[in-house]
Amino acid sequence: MKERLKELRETSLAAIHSAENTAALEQLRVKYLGKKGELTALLKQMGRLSAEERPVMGQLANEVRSALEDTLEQCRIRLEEQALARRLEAEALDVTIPGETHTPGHRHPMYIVLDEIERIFIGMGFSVLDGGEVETADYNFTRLNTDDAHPAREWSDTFYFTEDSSILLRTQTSPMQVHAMESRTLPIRMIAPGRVYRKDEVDATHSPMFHQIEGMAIDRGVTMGDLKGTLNEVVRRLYGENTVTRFRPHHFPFTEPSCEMDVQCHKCGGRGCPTCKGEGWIEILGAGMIHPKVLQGCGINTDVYSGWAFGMGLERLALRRFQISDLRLIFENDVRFLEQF
Ligand code: 2NM
Repeated sequence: MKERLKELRETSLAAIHSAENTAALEQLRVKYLGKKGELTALLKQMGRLSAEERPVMGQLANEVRSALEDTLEQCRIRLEEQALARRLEAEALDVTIPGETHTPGHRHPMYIVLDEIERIFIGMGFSVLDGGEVETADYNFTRLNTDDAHPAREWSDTFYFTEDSSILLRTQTSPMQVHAMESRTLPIRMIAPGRVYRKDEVDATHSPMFHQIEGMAIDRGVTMGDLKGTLNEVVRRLYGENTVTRFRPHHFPFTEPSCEMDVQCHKCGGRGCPTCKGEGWIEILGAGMIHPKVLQGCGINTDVYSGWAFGMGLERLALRRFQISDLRLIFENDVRFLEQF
């Protein structure tokens, strides 16, 4: 009996020490100390011992039980500490690692200007439309009263997709006005901002791709007075209440009469300076009363309806507004440039 108790102590303590986790420990506790455990089984045999042997064996059995219980407890504490240490290491957060830097984007100066202009027109009841940059020569030229011999149609000026000059990159956003006249019900008040393409060499003031904003208003009894009143109001909201403007006669195939609109130079007040190249005035847009041929070509009854239209270049506006010296900066999208506005 004594031998068996000692042997049980050796083997069980060895097993407990080599347990790898608390679940294994629990299994060992059941194995030795549980109701059907090995030590319990030995204790049940105590009855068969003699009266002298019983207290001696009883004491020894109790010692073995305490040794097992103490060792189980120590090992449980050790294993739990090890598990916690492993978890802390695995889930450690190193607050000294530098954070990820996010460089936020920035509104492009030209779109800052475009947004402002759009807002002004929207406030006056105009819709903002956009459409394709690939157009037919019909919509880009013919329907805008620009005949086959017009110099703008030359291959040296326009990007064509087909040998027969029928499909091209739009040279102006006016095809959108034609689409609007065809598809919308009258009256129409709309603007069409977007990219346009012309075969120009890149320099400080030219680019083969640039942006325009065009627009028109068609209703009963629309006159040149509406054109002037509306554009004056737009320009005053854009440049300030005291902005002085003038309209000069001009020529466009799609309008009659046509004009160009100037604002008095804000730098010199009209006396002439480098900003206005000594002119005192800065040209900002072209406009006019939509040619009856253009209206009629879209099925509009010119006895009842008339309209005015305008077109302006956005890059030039942004260059002047933010005093940017070179058009190429507008297209390079260098963040060091964009961040400045
Ligand atoms: C300009 C100048 C003058 C214009 C005309 C039309 C249309 F389609 F209604 F006839 N759209 N845009 C127009 C008029 C454009 O750009 C300098």
